[in-house]
Amino acid sequence: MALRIGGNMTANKVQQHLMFAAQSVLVAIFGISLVAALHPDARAGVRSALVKDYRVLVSSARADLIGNGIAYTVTKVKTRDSIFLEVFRPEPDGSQKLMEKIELTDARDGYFNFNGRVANLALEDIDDDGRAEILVPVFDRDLVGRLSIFKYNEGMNGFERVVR
Ligand SMILES: [Ca+2]
Repeated sequence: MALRIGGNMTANKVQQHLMFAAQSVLVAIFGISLVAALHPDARAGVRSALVKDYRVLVSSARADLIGNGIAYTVTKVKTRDSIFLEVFRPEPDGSQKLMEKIELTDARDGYFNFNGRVANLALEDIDDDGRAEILVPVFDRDLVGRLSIFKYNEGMNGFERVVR
């Protein structure tokens, strides 16, 4: 056995290493099979968990967006192809009700320098009307940074993009 790979890793050690890796994979597969065997629905669940687009919360902030004294929560969520803004209204029972969901297609998470800090979401009343605007920096598909601004529109009873 003169085969040597890398510094002092002999063929035997490589073999042990591969065996260990293979065992780990088997344990992982066995674990998933076990879950699937225990719960009939789990098999589909495991598969969809692997295939489904991931959702990652990248930022959240609270502010009065409508000028009614209520602090709404805005979250910035990234999926594989898009950025979503979600606006939640606090309910009397303490829960948060989804009011609006805005998709920014073909967008990647971005950040900007706002009031001396790096932020990837900011809620700020930039036109002094007593309602905070939603400032959301993203990168487009060409990796060009863009700042979108959304403002509450009473007529629409929703948020409209005022700057792109
Ligand atoms: Ca405003």
